[in-house]
Amino acid sequence: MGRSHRTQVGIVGCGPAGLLLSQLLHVYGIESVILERKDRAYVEGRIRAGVLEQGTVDLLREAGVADRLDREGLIHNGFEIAGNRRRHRIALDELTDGKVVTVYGQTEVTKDLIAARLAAGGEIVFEADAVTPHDFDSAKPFLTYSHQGENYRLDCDIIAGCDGFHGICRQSLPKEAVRSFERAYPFAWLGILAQAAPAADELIYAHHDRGFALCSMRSETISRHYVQCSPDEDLSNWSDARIWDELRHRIGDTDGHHINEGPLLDKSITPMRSFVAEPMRHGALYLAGDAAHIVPPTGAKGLNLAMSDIHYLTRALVSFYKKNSTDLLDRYSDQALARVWKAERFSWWMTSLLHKFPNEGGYDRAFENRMQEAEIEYLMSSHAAQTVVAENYVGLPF
Ligand code: RFL
Ligand code: PHB
Repeated sequence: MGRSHRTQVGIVGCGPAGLLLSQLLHVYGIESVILERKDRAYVEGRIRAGVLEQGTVDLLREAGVADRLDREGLIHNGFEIAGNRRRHRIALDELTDGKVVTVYGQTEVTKDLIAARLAAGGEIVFEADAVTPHDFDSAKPFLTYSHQGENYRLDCDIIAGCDGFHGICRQSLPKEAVRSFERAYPFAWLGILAQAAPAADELIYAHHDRGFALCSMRSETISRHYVQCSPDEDLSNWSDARIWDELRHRIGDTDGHHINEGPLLDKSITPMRSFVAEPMRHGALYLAGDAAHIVPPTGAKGLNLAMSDIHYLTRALVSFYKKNSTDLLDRYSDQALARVWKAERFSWWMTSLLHKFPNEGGYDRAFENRMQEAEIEYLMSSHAAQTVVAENYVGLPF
């Protein structure tokens, strides 16, 4: 069987969910080992989310990894919605009793967490192949994997499946034990990272006849922008010049902002999907983050949801190890899913509000298009509607 070792919590996946769990458990004196399929450079280089809710920032502080975030994170008190040839600012702080969001890249969160785990002597096995969970319906679960040609067995009390949407943990469950809910959208996001000053001080979400666009940022000198494109789009059809041109039309037309151009550092296409797998616990195997649910990125909820799952799971594990109570572990799935579904609803709503839906199968969307315009008009003129958006955008309480 190869070599054996043992830990308390065996974590599959070194994304933000697995890393935060490992680091928080360390703070509370609980041991864990992370098994990750890719190498460290790959994990640290993946460009994804950029907006952190207050609850996420608080968790990173609790985990002792927020020094750089507190120095470099950009506090955003609001964002803009552009559409119907108008624009409107959603004043997050005024509408939510002072709550705000922080712009700080997922790449930076990941780097900070990996550095902290390694500095504290935490074990992360990068390039772990063929990771497989076993016997999680018993009190003696274990993981097997291979690493640099050797086979290993990791015994543990609990397995945390933090291995993302394509991970092995959810796929290892018996089909009849999982109920999945899914919605694919008829569009995708083409995202760029550019060496250029942001278009504005705050994010701009734009609804336009040519499709949705979003101007975001990573710092005062790095922009992150997205344009809606077709889900089967070939990147080679999108020259840099075409992307800048679309951004200028979709953002500039509606609100007159100037888009600063600069060399591209990254260009990629993200499909849009809503997905939830219920329940999030199967015996000793607990799913967290993208392994259990996906949201389209329009509300910036994916990373934040992964973090709130870890909040519930950490509380439950601390109560299990320190008070010998399984009560919170038993409630983990229900507690996490209650918040997951609310974030699913908000992400689905914001996606539906702002994207241009193609006429499919000869169906004329003229009525739906007017409904979309009416809803944007209503949002821009109603304090109550803006309060609902702000409350969800800054993040519902854990
Ligand atoms: P992650 O980050 O996907 O991490 C999972 C980790 O598990 C590893 N893994 C395995 N390890 C061992 N054995 C296996 N068999 C394994 N299979 C997988 C993977 O290599 C990886 O390291 O999940 P986590 O931790 O739950 O974190 C979730 C967030 O990463 C995710 O919600 C967001 O990034 C979603 N998302 C975005 N969210 C936003 O809020 N705004 C965005 O702009 C945004 N852009 C994105 C995104 C997700 C993307 N994906 C998943 C394709 C852009 C992309 C491209
Ligand atoms: C990002 O900066 O990558 C970003 C910001 C807001 C979103 C999605 C992505 O809704």
